[in-house]
Order: sequence, then structure tokens, then C-alpha cells
Amino acid sequence: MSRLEFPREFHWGAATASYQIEGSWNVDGKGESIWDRFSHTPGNVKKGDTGDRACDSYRRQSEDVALLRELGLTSYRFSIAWPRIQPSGRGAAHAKGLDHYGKLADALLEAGIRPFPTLYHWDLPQALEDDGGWPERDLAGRFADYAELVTRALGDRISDWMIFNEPNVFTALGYLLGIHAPGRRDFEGFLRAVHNVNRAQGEAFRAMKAVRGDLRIGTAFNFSDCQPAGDAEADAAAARRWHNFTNEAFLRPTLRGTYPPLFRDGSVPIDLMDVRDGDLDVAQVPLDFVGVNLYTRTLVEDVPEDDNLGARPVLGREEGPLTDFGWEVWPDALYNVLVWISEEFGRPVLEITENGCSYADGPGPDGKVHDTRRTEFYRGYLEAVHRAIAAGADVRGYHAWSLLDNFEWAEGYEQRFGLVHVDFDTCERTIKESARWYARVVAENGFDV
Ligand code: IFM
Repeated sequence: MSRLEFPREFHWGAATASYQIEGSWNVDGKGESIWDRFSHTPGNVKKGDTGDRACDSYRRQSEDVALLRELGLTSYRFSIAWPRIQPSGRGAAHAKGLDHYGKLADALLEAGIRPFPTLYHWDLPQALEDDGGWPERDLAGRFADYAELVTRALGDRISDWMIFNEPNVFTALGYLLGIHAPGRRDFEGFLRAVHNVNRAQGEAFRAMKAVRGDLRIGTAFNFSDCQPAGDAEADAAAARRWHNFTNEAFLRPTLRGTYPPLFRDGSVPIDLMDVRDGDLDVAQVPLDFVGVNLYTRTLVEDVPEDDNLGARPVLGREEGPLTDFGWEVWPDALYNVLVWISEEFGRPVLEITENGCSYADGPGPDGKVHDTRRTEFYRGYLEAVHRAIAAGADVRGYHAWSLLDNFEWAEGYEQRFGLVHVDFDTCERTIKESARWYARVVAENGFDV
């Protein structure tokens, strides 16, 4: 047996997002978000589930902070709901919204836990979607205004921030595939959304730094280890294209000011994306850290009839065990991506901002949740993080997704990612056995393998 020790001052945390846990969707002057509208529209979310109540965390803030404290966590990644701060997406900040997150930050600091907020985890004010949403250039400036308002109000207490959560996911699922809010299927709109989100990130970064130069600002990007599904060279090329699209379409413009080749012929569709002179100078910013959300690897095959990306993920050829969501448990994916970012982008500071798994285990006859598969998942992925650090990656923190079972977007409440079980009838919380294991890792800053 050997012992894996993590660096001193390593941040051990858990993550959540406003729409997935808060509920209270229309109280205290909050505006409607695209997720309110989308989930209230029949047929969009399994079983007609909505985030109207979710985990009721808006009203149970102190209960959630007590859970974090009980687990001994040192960092809490949550998100700020834009429509609580600017109900219509414009204008002065709404005091009750700011107050809610100010109180959360204060309670976390009091408990010795780092508040680690994300400004945008997908709940766009519906009024801004009505004006065109992310495909509209104007939204970049609106977003920077919002970022500035929040920083002015909370920057005295909160030092570490994320601008976006998973830009590749909310643009593709929301504007290309239409399976997430706002539910649009618009190829060109999607391409413009990609570019506008990159511009918005640059504008927001500068607006926040202008308020306080000492803030540490990153974004939680979604990554996957993209591998060819077969031996053919065409699949290997498809995997490289899928990698460019998944892992680089946001990271490379941010850190290097260029887009990777996005289409089969190696081109970047700058006309369709509406890339204008100077835009990439706006998008390029020296993030203080790169947030890494990673769950699995992706096996990719060539799609010869598609002249655009010409690649798609393949299911059914996985070798590792599958979670209840059907995602392959593949810890090397995290190792490979951490080492790749580190080598490719000059060893940036990294924070693992999400990693976790969905298993439906609930309380047994003894009242405990014996979710052994989740413990094994975390053991494997944390071992991979440790290996990546040994290989030179500068990883400063790890956040389990999620603190709580919660509203898993189009899946509703079926997929349970929590360290803590939530009974969605009563909102009662039960700490799972995997969380007890994680708490021991946190307390000891390491574990035996
Ligand atoms: O629940 C989501 C989260 O909102 C973003 N990253 C992936 C998680 C699991 O699907």
C-alpha cells in the first residue's frame, strides 16, 4: 500500500449551480430565466420536472453551509443567478439578489470555506434571450455590465471567480441541438454564440479586473479526452477535430487569441461566426486559472458525409464501467487532459472545478446511503489527479460535482450526482458514505492506495 499526499493548501471542495439547487424561481423579485421558460414548456425535461423548488437551497442556505462544514470542505463552488441580480438582464443591481449571495459568502468565510462563484451557469435572463440571446453581439457588453455589478458588490469578500461554466456545452446544447434552454436548433446562431461567448468572457474579465485588480479570475471549461473509436486514420482525424471543437474552441481564443481549425477542411468559419477585426484581441485574456470540468473520455468516429465537423461520439464501445448516466468511468481521461493543458498552454494554474458521477443509490434500511461505486469513482479520478501533479500539472484544487443530488437539466431529477442524497419530496439531506470517504481524504489531505 502507498500513500498519495496532495500539495499543501490544496482546495478541497464541492460544486453546485443556482438553477440546479436553489428553487424559489420567482421570489424576491427574481426575473424569469431561460431555464424557467424551458422547463415550464411541456416536453423539454423528463417527467416534466422543473427547478421551481429543486433542493430549496435558496431558503436552506445555512443547512447547505453546515453540510460543507461537516464534511470539512475548504472551497464551495456555487453560481450566481443573473436574473436575481438583473431581473431583465439590464439596469441597476437588484439589492435582494446581491444580498442573498453576500450572505452566502459571509457564511462560508465564517466557516473557513472559500466562496468560489461562477457568474454564468446557464440561467440567462429570458428578456435577453427574447432579444436574440447569445447569437447577438450586444449580449457580450450586457454580460460585462452584469459581471462588473457583481464584482463591485462582492469583490471585497470574494477573491476567486469563474466567469462561465462550460461554454461549449451551453452553446451546443442550447443553440445547435436544442435539448437545453433556450431549445434552439440553429447552426449559424450556434456559431455566432460561440464567438460572442468568447468576446463576452474577455469583456467581463477586463471589467472585473478594472474594479479590483487583485481578483483571481478563471472559467470552468468542459473537457474530454477525445480518442478514435476505431483503427482507421479517418477516425483518428475525426477525434482530432472533435478535440478542437470540444477542448479548444473556447480555451485557445482565450489564452492564445486564435481559433483552432474547426471544420473538416481545416478552416475556421469566421464569416458564419461573424468574427470581426479586433474581436480576438478582446477575447484573449490572461486567465488566472483554467477550471477543468471533466467526467469521461469520448470515443469519436468519422462522419464522411458531413463537410462541417465531420465527427461524432460513438456509444457502445466503452471499456470501463458505465455510470447510471451511461458515462464511462475512465480516470486516465482526467490525467491526459490535465497533462495536455499543462504542456500545451505553458503550465497554467489549474482548478478541477467539476468531476463526479451519477448513481441512483438511496438510503438503505439502516438509513445510510452505501454508494460504493461513487467512492471507487472518486478514488480512481483522485489518483489520476495526483499522477498529473507528479507529471508537472499545477493543480490547486478539486471540486466534486455535486454537493447535492439536484436538477440534472433535461434529465430532471433522475440522475443523482450528489455527495449528499436529497429526498425531493421533503428536501431532506442525507450524507452518503462516499462523502464520508471524501471527508477523510480532505481531513488527511491524501489517501492510501
Ligand atoms: O450537472 C452538470 C453541470 O451543471 C455542468 N457539468 C456537468 C454536470 C453533470 O451533467
